[in-house]
Amino acid sequence: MICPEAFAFSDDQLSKFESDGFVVLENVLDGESLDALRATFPRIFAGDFDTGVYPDEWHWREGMSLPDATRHMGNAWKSDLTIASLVLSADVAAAAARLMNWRDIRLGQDTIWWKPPAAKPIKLHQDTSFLDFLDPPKTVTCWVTLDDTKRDAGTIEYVPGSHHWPVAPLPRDFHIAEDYRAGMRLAAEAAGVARPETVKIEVPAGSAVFHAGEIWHGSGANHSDDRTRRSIGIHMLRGDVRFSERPGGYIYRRYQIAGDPELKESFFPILWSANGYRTPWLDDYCRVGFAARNADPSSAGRAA
Ligand SMILES: O=C(O)CCC(=O)C(=O)O
Repeated sequence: MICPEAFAFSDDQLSKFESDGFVVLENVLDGESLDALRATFPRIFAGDFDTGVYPDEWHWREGMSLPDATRHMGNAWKSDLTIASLVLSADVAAAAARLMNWRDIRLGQDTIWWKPPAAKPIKLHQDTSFLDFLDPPKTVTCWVTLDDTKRDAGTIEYVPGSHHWPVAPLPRDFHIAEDYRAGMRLAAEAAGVARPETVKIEVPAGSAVFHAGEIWHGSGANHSDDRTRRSIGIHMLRGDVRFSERPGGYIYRRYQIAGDPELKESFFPILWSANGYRTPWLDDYCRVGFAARNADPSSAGRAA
């Protein structure tokens, strides 16, 4: 599915990630995987799930939702095994570890994005604002596009260098019709940046962008008549992350055991470790679903 050689970062790319807060890698997925992943979108949004398990978030349903809303889902890896084989990839996680200089990478969640023609913007935001209930509240994302992205067709956009700004509170109006950059401009002003620049990413289908959790990013409306934009975000955490006593975590806390600050591998698996460890059931899960996790008593992993 993944072309591992695509993840060999050059020194230039590593320093670009450091200075800009994101780095683009072209052609990380082969054509067969692209076709398979694209085919999942109409299926999962219609509620046809390989595992029979619902994703943790499911925004947009035919006949119920606004036709021009951006469609998205959270933790579709629990529902669809094709998506799971990308989201649970050790190669993606190893690349994230290299960028962040982390010893272990744990999955936080995935997000599936579908912007058909006329779909509205997603407000610019910082991913870290969603994770302030964790210690450390750090994340890195690999955003993979399944379509060629175009500036007028709602591609992702970034504000280079904004990962050095303070972390803003959780945005309220994530789906927004009007000025989707307004919150970012206020944050820029507070950070002493007079004219923040935004960069719209135009890349071929199968490309990836890794971005730091603190960078401001989002996407404008899809103004094209015929281009859809589908992508998958893999949001990763440090292996040793813990639940804090601060409030928040509207999805993650569903999976906290009472009184226990650990994030459990059953829900937040370890994708890659410098010492070779990986949550044991992951590869079988991508073939057979939850039967893999439930069959093997050791599958609970190091931390249950
Ligand atoms: O794809 C988009 O429009 C937004 C992506 C995003 O916010 C993310 O992956 O963190």
